[in-house]
Amino acid sequence: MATYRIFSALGSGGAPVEAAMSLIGLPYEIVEAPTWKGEAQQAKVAAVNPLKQIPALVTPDGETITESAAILIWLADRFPEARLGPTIDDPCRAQFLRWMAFIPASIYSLFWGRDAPSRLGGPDPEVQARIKAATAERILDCWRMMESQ
Ligand SMILES: N[C@@H](CCC(=O)N[C@@H](CS)C(=O)NCC(=O)O)C(=O)O
Repeated sequence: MATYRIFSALGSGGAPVEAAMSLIGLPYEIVEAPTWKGEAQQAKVAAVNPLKQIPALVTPDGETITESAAILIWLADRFPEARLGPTIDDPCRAQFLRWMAFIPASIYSLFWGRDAPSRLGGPDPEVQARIKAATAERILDCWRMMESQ
């Protein structure tokens, strides 16, 4: 069976992709690329994702899929026998899509600024500390909101 390639890293959003691939039983190799550790790591991913972010999945056909939710939804749909998500006509499908979109849109995206606050706030350490605090609070709010639903 041809092999998938996952651009991922320990402790990253690539973990759920690796988990899903394992649960499905697909063969894959990992390109370890902790992109938040600098340009050398980002360069490993640049060819498959111009945003230089992980996770990215390259299928045996050579197609690249980025965006964690897109990869996970695609895997669930493509391999329904693994029962990783509600199928298209399942009554739970709408809420599945809602929360699969909510996490990357409302929470994961905040880490772009949180991991490197200078991207948003420049070199001032006080501004960076405010960004860290505000994003931490927002992330907590979003998890609480999700839990309340
Ligand atoms: N929208 C993307 C976000 C991916 C993301 O933020 N990945 C982090 C690693 S956990 C990353 O590569 N950060 C490096 C950077 O933003 O420079 C997704 O949902 O997959």
